[in-house]
Amino acid sequence: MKERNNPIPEDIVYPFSGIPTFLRSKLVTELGDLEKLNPTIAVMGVPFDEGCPYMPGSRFGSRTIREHSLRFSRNGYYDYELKKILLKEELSRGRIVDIGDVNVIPTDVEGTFHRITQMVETVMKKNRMLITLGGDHSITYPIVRGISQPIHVIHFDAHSDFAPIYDGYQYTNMHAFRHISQMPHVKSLTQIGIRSIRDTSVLDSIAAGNRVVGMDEYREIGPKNIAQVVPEGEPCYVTIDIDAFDSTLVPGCVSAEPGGFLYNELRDSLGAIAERNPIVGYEMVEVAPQLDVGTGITSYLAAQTVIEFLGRICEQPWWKEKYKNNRETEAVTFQSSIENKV
Ligand SMILES: [Mn+2]
Repeated sequence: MKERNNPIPEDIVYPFSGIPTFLRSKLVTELGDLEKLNPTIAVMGVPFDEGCPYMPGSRFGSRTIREHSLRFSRNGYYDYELKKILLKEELSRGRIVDIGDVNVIPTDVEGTFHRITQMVETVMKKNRMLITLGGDHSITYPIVRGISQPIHVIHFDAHSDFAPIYDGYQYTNMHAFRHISQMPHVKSLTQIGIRSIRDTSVLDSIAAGNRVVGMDEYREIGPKNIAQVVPEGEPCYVTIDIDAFDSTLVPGCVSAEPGGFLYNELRDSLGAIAERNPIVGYEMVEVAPQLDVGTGITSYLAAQTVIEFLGRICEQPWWKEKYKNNRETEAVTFQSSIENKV
């Protein structure tokens, strides 16, 4: 019988096998390794849903979004509008790393939030872009406070998450943007897709001076022009609640609402923002896989949204300029590793 090669982990290409890191990027759990590899993109999970007063479950979202990311190729993907393969270089040169999950402390919300902020600070210190896979939307507060540079926050959601604070009720997924809107380094907060009629706290957000764009206004502006809500060229942080999508698209989300974004609308909006503004980080939250249908279509949608936004970001001149030193260093490393093999 012909002897077969024993497959080594690098050869695994099937979505159902191997350890699920995001897009099968290298898992980095030691700070020293992060410094050594010097990636341009770090992906972290925050498996935390204690900010969910109604129905929890999004703590399992970080993992399922990673799992569904394995269904996409390690060699990049074809962008039908740009008519080219995107993310090929980032994936082949190891510029994306998965830094694992924040080590949450069950029932200690402030302790967990502290660890989230610490992890954000570690990533941001070297000017890397941070992608976060939630978790519920309460995590955006400790994430944004960990970003020290001035930013505009762009928030896609069906809800304003601007609930009033009382009697210690302050850290839920309905509170994040009340905290964020007061932070000195947050130059503006724009909330897009807000449409839930379950509460009126959106009025507080408008009164606080934030820009709130409902779905009718969004459709008047259009996906390609929505990026003009922030000044061109200024750094942005983008937060995406999966319930920004129309409820028909997201069975695995407890807070799904009718009348939301179609996939192409949100994808094109994110692409337009990437073209006009440097992105310091972005996140996908509120995927609750246990509520999902068997195919995991909500986690899949989340993974694809994260991947396509990343693909568009890495195509931009501002991105190529920002990381041109990484490109040169890595090109040399790549070249010498070929030479070593010869
Ligand atoms: Mn929401």
